[in-house]
Amino acid sequence: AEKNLEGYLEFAISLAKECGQIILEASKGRYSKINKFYSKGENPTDLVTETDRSVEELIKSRLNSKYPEHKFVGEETAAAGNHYDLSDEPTWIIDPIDGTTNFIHGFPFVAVCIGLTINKEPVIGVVFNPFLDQLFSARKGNGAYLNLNTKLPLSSPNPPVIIPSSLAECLVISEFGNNRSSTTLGKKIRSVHSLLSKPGDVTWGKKNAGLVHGVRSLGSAALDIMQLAKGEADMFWEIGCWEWDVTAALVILRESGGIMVNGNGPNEGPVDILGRKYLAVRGGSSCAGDETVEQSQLRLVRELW
Ligand code: LIP
Repeated sequence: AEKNLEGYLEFAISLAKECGQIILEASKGRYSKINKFYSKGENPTDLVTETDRSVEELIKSRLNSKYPEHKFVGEETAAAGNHYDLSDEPTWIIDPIDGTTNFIHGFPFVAVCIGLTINKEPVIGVVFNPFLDQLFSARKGNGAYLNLNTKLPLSSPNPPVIIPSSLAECLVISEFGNNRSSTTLGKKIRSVHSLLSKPGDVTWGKKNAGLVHGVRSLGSAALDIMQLAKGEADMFWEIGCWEWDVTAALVILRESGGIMVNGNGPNEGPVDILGRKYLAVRGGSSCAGDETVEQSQLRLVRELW
């Protein structure tokens, strides 16, 4: 099985590189047909381009001919109304372009994401940003790497990346997403308001633990999570993105020592990758006191609620 995983990872890496070249090439024709964008259904901010579609088709056909017995879930295929349940079979969960809006505007945080689950567990992850030439990859049990040989998190183990001793010391990443209904957006903005405000200044929300160091958004959930895997941000929280945005990234995050939990309320139970609610904390060495790394991570999760 170990040998199989090695082969899957190798294949996913070469496929991600091939797709990255296509994405980069397509981005040069910014206003040409290949980059024409459409909104999915009625939502004018949920965008797709010809490149999303053609890259997904390419990944799908490559995977089908190499591993005909494996299952496939892709963002654009799912958007076309194909529903599925995650089974125990090896299942490739892919996003041809995570950060489609960035791609359209030339904002260089765009990634092709290729993840594989076996027995419903994410075991292979490749996230490639061709604009910055950053390839993140991991297979379960074997560590996470940037550009194949730099181990993640970047500064570990020497000097160790200390887990912040409180939420107030964290750099948090979150996204506004595509659902702009005032109820959904209002909740997100109130959460961010609460995180950024002095404790006590904001009375809504579950708990105002606020005044974090800052809140950031890159516009690609996968690349947000890669900032945690590198050790350059502390927490990620998004409600509303999808399994193809996070599955590949999750393997890399975990292999870098990070955790991801259910992102909906104080129940830090295991993340449901189809659940669309994701809360992650980066890895590192333990903070002061005798907490383990995991205890420190879960303490930050609880502080957020
Ligand atoms: C997007 C994400 C973005 C998130 C959106 C959307 P797409 O993916 O990665 O961070 O806020 O909800 O899902 O559509 O560019 O693949």
